[in-house]
Amino acid sequence: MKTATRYLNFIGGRWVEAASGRWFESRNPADHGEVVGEVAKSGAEDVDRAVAAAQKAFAGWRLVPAPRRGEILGRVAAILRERKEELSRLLTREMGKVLEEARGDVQESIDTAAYAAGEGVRLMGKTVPSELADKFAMTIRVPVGVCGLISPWNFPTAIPSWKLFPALVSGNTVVFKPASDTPIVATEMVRILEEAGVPAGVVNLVHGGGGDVGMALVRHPGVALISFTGSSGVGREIAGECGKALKRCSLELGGKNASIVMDDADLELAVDGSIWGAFGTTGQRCTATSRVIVHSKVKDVYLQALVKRARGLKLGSGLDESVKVGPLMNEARRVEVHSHVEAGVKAGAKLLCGGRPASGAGLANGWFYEPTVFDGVKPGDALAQEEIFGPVLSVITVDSFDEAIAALNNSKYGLSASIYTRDVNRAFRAIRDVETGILYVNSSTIGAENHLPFGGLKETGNGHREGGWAAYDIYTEIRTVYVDYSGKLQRAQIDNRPQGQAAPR
Ligand code: UN1
Repeated sequence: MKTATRYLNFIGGRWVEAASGRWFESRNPADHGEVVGEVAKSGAEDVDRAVAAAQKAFAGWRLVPAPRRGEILGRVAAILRERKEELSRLLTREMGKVLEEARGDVQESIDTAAYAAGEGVRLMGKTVPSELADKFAMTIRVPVGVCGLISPWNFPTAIPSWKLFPALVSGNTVVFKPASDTPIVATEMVRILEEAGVPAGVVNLVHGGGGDVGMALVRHPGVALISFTGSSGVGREIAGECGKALKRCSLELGGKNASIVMDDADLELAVDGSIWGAFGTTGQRCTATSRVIVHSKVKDVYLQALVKRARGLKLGSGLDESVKVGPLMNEARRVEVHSHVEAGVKAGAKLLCGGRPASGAGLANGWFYEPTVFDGVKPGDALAQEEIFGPVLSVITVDSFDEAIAALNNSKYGLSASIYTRDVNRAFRAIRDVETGILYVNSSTIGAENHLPFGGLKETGNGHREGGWAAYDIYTEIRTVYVDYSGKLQRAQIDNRPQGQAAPR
């Protein structure tokens, strides 16, 4: 038997095996007989070593001028650009998304690196006037310390880059725990950081499961910040631990995103957007369109076109460029998606297409699932409430704009939303009234650009935003600095106020 390539942890600038000496496999979800590689199965001991290395490196890295740190990220962008095609292919093999989307994933990390490179010469603070004479007031940004970065498998290069690159440019050191479903792409990302010149100990990589490695990182007293993207259930547990330790914590969690299709919508555009939003990445995006809220006047025409398109989507290995829908990530995902579908059927929703694991030529060894559309779903039904993270779209019918907005907001999540309408007044009302962190007008619920803030309301997160300038609020502390050059004691709120008199109006 051919032995699989082995992928190691990266600690203190050295590639090392896990302390346990054990390994786990990463397999191709489109062909689960194919082992993409074996990966160091780590635990709390490896986390301890990685945190110690990151703490040691922090002393030097925080003093490297930010523009110099930015230059390293500039090199990261260049290497990613050079290796885009090869990385995209690896990403498709390890995670399953179709090649075109894998290229988009890698492109998002290139864009994030380029933005980070530029941010090295900004990292702006503010200067404001002091209320006292001969006194200067300003804020500066300082790094937080050792950051524990825990990333999901659905965007194996983009989401790690949203965390790693701003953290590094800001002067933090990191311990990175990628999803155990996509450890090999993550290893390549760290190799690129190493090649670009990130000093030893600044980036550390520890592979393994959430229970063994992730929670050890969350609970580690040497870690100052946790950034996590994943399920709301795990996010809640992490938030609890971080809360107890008063640790900075940024969470990007579930979504149950809806598109509103109004009676004046461009229906062809709406169908395009629904197909892309619901079945792109096999529905495995936090931003996936999981509900469509359609006006009764256009419902029949919209649904007919939608179902026809959904039925015609080609499934298969994402490496085949004619394929539109790849597999689900793993067997457990497929079991879970199917259980949501079965419960929906039982509850009386009308299954229009799909609804079962896909079979057929070339699909037997992958975790494929048929693109699924349900009609007759009510806003409060489980199908309209629970995040499914699979190719399942539920259609809710309404008779008015107000009813549509109420249905959209009837969710514990609030990541992204979209509205199809040609009426500018309705568009602006939606901009005002949706309870989501992201809204698209006349476009799908997916496709956020990296240089704008990304995140959501309610149980989607805890108030932070990744992406663009907003990410830098996660990875820096604000230090407020006063410089008094008067040479005497000046007391704020006291010395500049005439005694016993009201302030001038
Ligand atoms: C995610 O699903 O977790 O907006 C991220 C989008 C992508 C990022 C999705 N740019 O769909």
